[in-house]
Amino acid sequence: MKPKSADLQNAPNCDNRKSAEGVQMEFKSRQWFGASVRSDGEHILACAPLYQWSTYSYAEREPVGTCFLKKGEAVVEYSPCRSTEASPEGQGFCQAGFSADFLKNNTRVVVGGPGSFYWQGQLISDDVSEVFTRFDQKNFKTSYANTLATKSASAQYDDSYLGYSVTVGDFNKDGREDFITGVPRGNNALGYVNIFNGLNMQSMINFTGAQHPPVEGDMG
Ligand SMILES: [Ca+2]
Repeated sequence: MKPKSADLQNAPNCDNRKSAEGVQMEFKSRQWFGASVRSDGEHILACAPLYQWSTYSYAEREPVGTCFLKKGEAVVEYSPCRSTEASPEGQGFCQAGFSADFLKNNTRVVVGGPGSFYWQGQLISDDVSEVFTRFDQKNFKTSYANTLATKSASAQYDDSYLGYSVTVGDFNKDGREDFITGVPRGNNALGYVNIFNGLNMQSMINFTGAQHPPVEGDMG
């Protein structure tokens, strides 16, 4: 007897969906579903960061990434970078779900998309309850009322890969969990870690590992 298929395979939008005009809108081949997976004990969040969709001009396929959120028998999709901000300049190469986590006290999810804004990268967080209530299989773009997201910065931050890793913790002791993310190609690929305020997604602090001066003989 074959093992029971994972429930996530039965997600209502398992197939590559088409537009109303019959144009294929999403491409799940090589989407890397399961590249990141997290649980808060009640929900499971599992992501496919290389998932691609066709932007509405139908001319481009962009790796926005997508995630699925499961509670009991219910499975809904969470793809916050499938938005109106297509193209590499916006969220077209976001790869949402490259990293992911749950907030422990605030019933939210947070996903990292290291490809947004010419690979500056991005964190996006939404209420778990809204991800369920606003899910609509017919709509590729879903807006949420309580989104927290980092914004694009100046070009010097391109190719930083913010969102490559993410976790949470309350670091200013205001009772709201804050977001900690790795920026491994930031600062000329020395990399650093950034903490964003869970209240408003403003940067609170970033820190980097100390770089010891090269010792004679080390460079050979
Ligand atoms: Ca806090």
